[in-house]
Amino acid sequence: MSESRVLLSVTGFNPHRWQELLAQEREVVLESDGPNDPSINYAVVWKQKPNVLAGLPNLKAIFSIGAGVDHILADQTLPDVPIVRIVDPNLTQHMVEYIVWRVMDHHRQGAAYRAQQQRKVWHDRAQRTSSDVAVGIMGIGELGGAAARALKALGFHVNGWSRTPRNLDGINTWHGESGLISFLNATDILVVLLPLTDQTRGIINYELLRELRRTNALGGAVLVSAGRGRLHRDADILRALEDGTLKEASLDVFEVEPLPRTSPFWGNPKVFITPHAAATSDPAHLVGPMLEQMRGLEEGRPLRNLVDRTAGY
Ligand code: NDP
Ligand code: OXD
Repeated sequence: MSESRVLLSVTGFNPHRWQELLAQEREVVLESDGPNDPSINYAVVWKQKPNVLAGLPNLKAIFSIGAGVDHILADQTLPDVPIVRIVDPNLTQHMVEYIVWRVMDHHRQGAAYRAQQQRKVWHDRAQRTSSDVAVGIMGIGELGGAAARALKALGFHVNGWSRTPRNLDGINTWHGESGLISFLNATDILVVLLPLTDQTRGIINYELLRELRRTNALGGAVLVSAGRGRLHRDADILRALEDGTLKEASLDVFEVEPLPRTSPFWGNPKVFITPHAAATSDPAHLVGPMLEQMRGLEEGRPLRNLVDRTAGY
């Protein structure tokens, strides 16, 4: 057992399993002995409690229990130590499954068939082909890039948008503000896998959704969103569904989570809801690599999957 201790600070779920697995190699505490506790070398966090990381004199790295790190960077008292985020094949696979599931359901008219079943209607609807449909992915990083490749393999046209230029085989790519409108104008199903940063907050608004292609094989534009809820203006998405700017949406993330019971999204037949569950962080897959990185750092190897604090992700 190493001398150094790991501070595990999470809100919103029971960290028992994370604690149990981390404790195989490290002493784990849920609270430090105070702001100057010298025994804490690492923090493993999801929406850590305010101020818990400030001042810890021997903190070497912060590990995010998530691919996104907005929940960490929101802390105004965050110390200047490296932040490691999750990049993991199991998490990526879950996200790819979610995106393919939702795109295919919209493509194969799942909502219309579910409504027919309710009314016991036997009616086969006109079929379209994936090569007649363009899926545009906002955020073609680890998760978006993998989803893009899976959708391409299914025959869809795939477009991608990123902050910096990206080159993905068989994918049409645009980047930056200057590329956004052309990307949207060429897209029927918009998939959002962006991180939440100062640049992306509120980006999924009515004006943006108006730029999607509506005269298409699907009979309208579709939104699939699994990045972060505060990328959205939820009221704008509802307005777009109401006036036909959007035909349907699959939403995994919302401006306010858990989604309040009073939200009009719940009862909207054009909306498919999942509770921020597109790709859940599984400690059985993720604790091993975290412990390996702690060991590596102590043996002089560089940390991997580091967050660029200036970019915010
Ligand atoms: P990456 O950092 O690998 O990819 C992020 C992508 O977004 C990159 O392509 C990046 O561009 C692009 N991007 C960032 N800022 C901008 C911007 N201002 N304009 C245009 N493009 C931008 O992240 P991951 O793919 O690993 O994760 C993406 C997000 O998915 C996470 O941040 C998290 O919020 C969310 N997530 C949601 C889950 C869920 O269950 N709903 C589960 C896991 C993650 P560039 O390529 O130029 O860097
Ligand atoms: C993540 C998430 O960022 O689960 O990994 O939202």
